[in-house]
Amino acid sequence: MAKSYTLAQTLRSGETTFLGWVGNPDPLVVETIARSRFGAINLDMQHGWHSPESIMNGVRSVVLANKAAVVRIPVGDFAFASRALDMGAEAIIAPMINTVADAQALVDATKYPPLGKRSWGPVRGMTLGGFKSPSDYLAWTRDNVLALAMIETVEAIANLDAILSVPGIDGVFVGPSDLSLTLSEGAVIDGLSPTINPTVSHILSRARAHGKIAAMFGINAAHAKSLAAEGYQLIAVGTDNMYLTKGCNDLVEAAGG
Ligand code: 3PY
Ligand code: MG
Repeated sequence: MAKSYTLAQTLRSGETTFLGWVGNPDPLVVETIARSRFGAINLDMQHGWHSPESIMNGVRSVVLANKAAVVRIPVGDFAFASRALDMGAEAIIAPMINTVADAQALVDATKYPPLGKRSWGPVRGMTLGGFKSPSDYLAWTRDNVLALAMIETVEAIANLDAILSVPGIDGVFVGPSDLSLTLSEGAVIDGLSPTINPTVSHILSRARAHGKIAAMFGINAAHAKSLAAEGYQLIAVGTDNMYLTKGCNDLVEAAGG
């Protein structure tokens, strides 16, 4: 079987993984970031500039760097979740999963029967992953394709246990910015606001109680470090826009500029 080591196995073994976050659709940018120290790479279609074509090329850049490719789909675009997996992604992050029906739609798109309703056709994913036969790929998906539900609204918090109980939901991915926005009823947009901390801890403890993966978007390095110390396992550390800006400014400053 191809792919002896996967993101799902790494996370289930208890390891922490820092997730590169790429909105830039250029496969060379994706490739450069995939070959950095990040353990896995997310291609962001919700707020990034990716098209279906750039996801196809970006997934290749990530997989050829021996990293797991993750795709965040646009809100409600479950059809693209199936396509991204067909292209060779290992995990899907779905934003704004607020209800059991949302969670079930995510499972339907990402998991083959009996858990879901994903239709067969992973031509590119099989080639890229080196799978020898359809049954080889099918067996691999059972334990290795991850469906991560973004918990980022008051409604999602109210439904958290029910969402976590949906078979086929592998974990949660917390969006701190939207959480700050909805918890404050639109008054605050600040993913670093301490007012969201009790909710962030509550999500972690409920995910653990359900035996599911706890993942979250870290706004910066210090935030990501504190989330890892708290027990979150898959953690973004800002975005590619920050990597470029900070990299440029740090270099010029170090040069005396
Ligand atoms: C949020 O913080 O709301 C996110 O979706 C992170 O990308
Ligand atoms: Mg969000």
